Amino acid sequence: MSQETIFTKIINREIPADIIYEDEQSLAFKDINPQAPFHVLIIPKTPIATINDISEEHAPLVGHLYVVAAKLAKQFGFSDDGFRVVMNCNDHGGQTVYHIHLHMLAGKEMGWPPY
Ligand code: IU
Repeated sequence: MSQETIFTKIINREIPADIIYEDEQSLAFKDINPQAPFHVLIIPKTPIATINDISEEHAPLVGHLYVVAAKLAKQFGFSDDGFRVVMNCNDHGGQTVYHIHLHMLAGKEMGWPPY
């Protein structure tokens, strides 16, 4: 089964997105339906469908997504106030795009629990 989703098209610049960060392994762009003043998706360039598909070999890549979150927090001034990162998995997690992505939400105080 092809793992190509709309996010692969964003990586390949086949459809537009507001890309705010890119390196060899990852890309970050603004969510089209923001749930916070700052809401970006941090994605690996290698498509992995869900958290269930992550294996040990992916550990550095998945860890890298958090390194990018820390960099963006510093760059945009959210490190001290704080922010939230979340990755949804399958239906009960609320996943709609099957290419793993770290949601980074910032710019307001978040509620808990998240439902
Ligand atoms: P989810 O965790 O799989 O539900 O998150 C998918 C997110 O991708 C969701 O917040 C959408 O608003 C967002 N998104 C996007 O930013 N650009 C797109 O072209 C599509 C979805 I499709």
